[in-house]
Amino acid sequence: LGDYPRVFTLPKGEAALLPPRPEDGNKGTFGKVALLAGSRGMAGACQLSASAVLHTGAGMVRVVTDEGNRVILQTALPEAMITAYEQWSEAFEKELLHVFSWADITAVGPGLGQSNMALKLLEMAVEHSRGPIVMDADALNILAGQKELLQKLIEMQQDPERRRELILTPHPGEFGRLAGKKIPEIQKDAIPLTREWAEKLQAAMICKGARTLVGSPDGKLYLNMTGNSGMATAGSGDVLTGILAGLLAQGMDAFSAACAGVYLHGCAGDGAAHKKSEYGVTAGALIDELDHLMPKRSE
Ligand code: NPW
Ligand code: AMP
Ligand code: MG
Repeated sequence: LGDYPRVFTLPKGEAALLPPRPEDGNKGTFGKVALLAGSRGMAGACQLSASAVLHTGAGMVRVVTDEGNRVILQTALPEAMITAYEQWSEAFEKELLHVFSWADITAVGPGLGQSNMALKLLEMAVEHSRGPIVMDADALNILAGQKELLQKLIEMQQDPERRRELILTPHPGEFGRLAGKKIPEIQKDAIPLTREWAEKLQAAMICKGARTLVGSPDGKLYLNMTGNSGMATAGSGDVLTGILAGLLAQGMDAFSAACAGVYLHGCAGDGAAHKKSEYGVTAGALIDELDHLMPKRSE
């Protein structure tokens, strides 16, 4: 993997690429995120993603999650708003439509599970959410198993009138399910497969791994050099999803947000491994490190 300069505080050049912070901005200016995440027993996934959204600078996050996660999420992250469900109902559908009309961007998938409820949430997000979408984890697993929904998304993205900014974040297991290939094939052909799926879905395609690749719809390819083995830890990808959603909410385009997001995520991992060790990095520590990375106000 080679060595590379470790960055624990963003240099001025990189910091200048972050979304601007207008002095008179309000929480609406910095963007509203709808995060569809966390089935029963996966409270951590939605908490980590939502926390990363806020620590990246977005103004507000509303988590749509299983009722069983309400108390833990509200306790661990009181800044997040919650729309909780037990089962599908007309009243919940109305509430969800309201969430989509409120949010500037939508992220879907971390810890979502693959139940019928999760499928309906993903279908609703594709159909009714406004603005850019990030799809991660179970959103990708559902797409892999629901060929009609995948086809509908491809057709939508191939139509310039209906296309939207989209980021997909598969790890090799999820990419393999989506592409119908085994994990070693994904690893061997990571470059052409990332290009192929970025074009097919007109998406910023993030092929995660020890060295993550990001493909753009028009064939650009970015290889990220930051990060370390400490990031191979539960919830690490859920944090990346939150970072990406936070950057999109502040107005970055999908490919820029994807490249900046994986870079920041890796820098946060390097900072955490520097302070602790590669053994001791946890997903929560990546979020703490984001605070150290982001440019500080000068005195
Ligand atoms: P192997 O066999 O381990 O080597 P899954 P998941 C492979 C949520 N989470 N390079 C891996 O390979 C997530 O958001 C909730 C190569 C295995 O075959 C999801 O919704 C948490 N192979 C859900 O759990 C914290 C790689 O992929 C397969 C690879 C399931 O997500 C944890 C495993 O993938 C978690 O984030 C790589 N770099 N990376 C919480 N606290 O609530 C992965 N693979 O079956 O999709 O399982 O990623 O754990
Ligand atoms: P997930 O499997 O969804 O939790 O995502 C894991 C995250 O950690 C991705 O962003 C990977 O790129 C990153 N990651 C996993 N293993 C390594 C590694 N050995 N070196 C650097 N980054 C890694
Ligand atoms: Mg993941």
